[in-house]
Amino acid sequence: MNLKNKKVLVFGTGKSGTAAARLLQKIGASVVLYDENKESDISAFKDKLYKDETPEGYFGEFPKDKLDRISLMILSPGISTDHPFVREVKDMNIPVWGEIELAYRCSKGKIIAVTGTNGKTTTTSLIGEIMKVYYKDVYVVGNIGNPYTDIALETTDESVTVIEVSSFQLETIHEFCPDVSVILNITPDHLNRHHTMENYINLKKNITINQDKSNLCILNYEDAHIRSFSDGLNTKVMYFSGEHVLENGIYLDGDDIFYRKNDDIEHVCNVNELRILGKHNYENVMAGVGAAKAMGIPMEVIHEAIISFNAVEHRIEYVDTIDGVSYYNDSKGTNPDASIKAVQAMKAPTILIGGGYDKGLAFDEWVSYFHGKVKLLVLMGEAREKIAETARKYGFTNIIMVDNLKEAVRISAKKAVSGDAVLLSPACASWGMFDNYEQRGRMFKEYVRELGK
Ligand code: UMA
Repeated sequence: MNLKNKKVLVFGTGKSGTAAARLLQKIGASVVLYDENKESDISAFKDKLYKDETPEGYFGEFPKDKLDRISLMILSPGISTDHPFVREVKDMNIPVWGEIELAYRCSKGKIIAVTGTNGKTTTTSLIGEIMKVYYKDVYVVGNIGNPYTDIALETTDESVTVIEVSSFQLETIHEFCPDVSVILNITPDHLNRHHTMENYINLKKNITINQDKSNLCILNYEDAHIRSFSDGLNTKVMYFSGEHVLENGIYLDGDDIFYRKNDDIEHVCNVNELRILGKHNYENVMAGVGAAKAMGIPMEVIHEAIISFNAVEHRIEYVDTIDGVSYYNDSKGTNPDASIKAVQAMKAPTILIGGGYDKGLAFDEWVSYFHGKVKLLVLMGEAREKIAETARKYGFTNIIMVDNLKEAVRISAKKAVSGDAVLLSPACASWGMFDNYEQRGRMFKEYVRELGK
């Protein structure tokens, strides 16, 4: 679709919407902005858009009589395709594209797209790091926080774009076709938006919908949902597995990762060489190795890149070792499920700092993972009593209550002996004590650094 001089409605004026509007202006389309937030107004976009001209903008209600001049709508990922206004637009046969589709139509080069319920950001970043060692022109974009539309027009035939794609974004693709797609895992999430697990699984599968045998899809062999649809895909498939030795694909055998193509077996790495911890991260690495091999990168280059890859900030992020005690920031562990992964990843006796805003979740399962790992629990925030009660119910009584994170770090340092780990993985949201989990993680790192002074 040639968009020059066409009126394009951009619904949602967050990060995706403003980046999409900028791209549209650059290619000569006439942008109409719409956001349901009544508090916003067009003057807020003056500096964010490409040209000096102020685009048309509507905030709160969209005047319906303006719809008949619209050729295309670009929908932000946070807005459901079930939204009544979106349905109305579709009923008028106005095409609805996501920001990913728009960017795709304007971009060149190779594309690697990563989706899954968990691990998307880590895997996308890791693949980006491997690509950067080997290729000159690499972009890392998408749900990770940098809209794809921001860089689409800069890409050339030589570019490699690595995109983190969410299920929201996969609702509004049409021709989007990555050269390599990755589906890491599928567990229940966002069901308030997608209604059923079946819809959610089909959306994840959508990442492969335009792929053919010249493309590749990398899949987790151990995920039952993924395995159930993998036979019917139109594209080539490569599996990775944390449980089984595969005849073709990437697998974990003991502490070693291998890449195998029939009788050809290459040693990728020993997991103890990696800076990212936990089996879930080994799966992310295996998926990344698959993508890198598919892009023709030699194993020595892949090895170097994966062993120097550091955890994404706030996800079991290594902070420092002080007096023989290693400190890890897992502030992104905002629910018991996420925190379990961090606890499982710890190899040393661990002092766990937990607690925060009580989201009404049960902590029983979290506590059941303490056995043999957690030696002391340091609790803060609104949820601390509830967590302590749950821990005691299961016989875990080595608990210290504190009033804030600074005190938690100081007490943990005092109680730790050389060889221990101190892990902030609160299993709770940060609200009430911090603005967000990022601030909580940054404060933790600051307090740890103060210990070393
Ligand atoms: N809005 C409406 N009506 C609605 C909903 C929203 O008008 O019914 C307006 C809001 O007033 C606001 C704008 O839409 O002005 C927000 O749009 P958005 O929610 O799509 O947010 P963006 O700022 O464009 O950020 C999006 C992704 N957000 C979501 O998918 C919710 C970001 O992922 C992504 O980083 C960014 O695009 C760049 O690509 C965030 C996210 O939470 C991190 N993703 C989910 C996740 O990871 O679980 C999927």
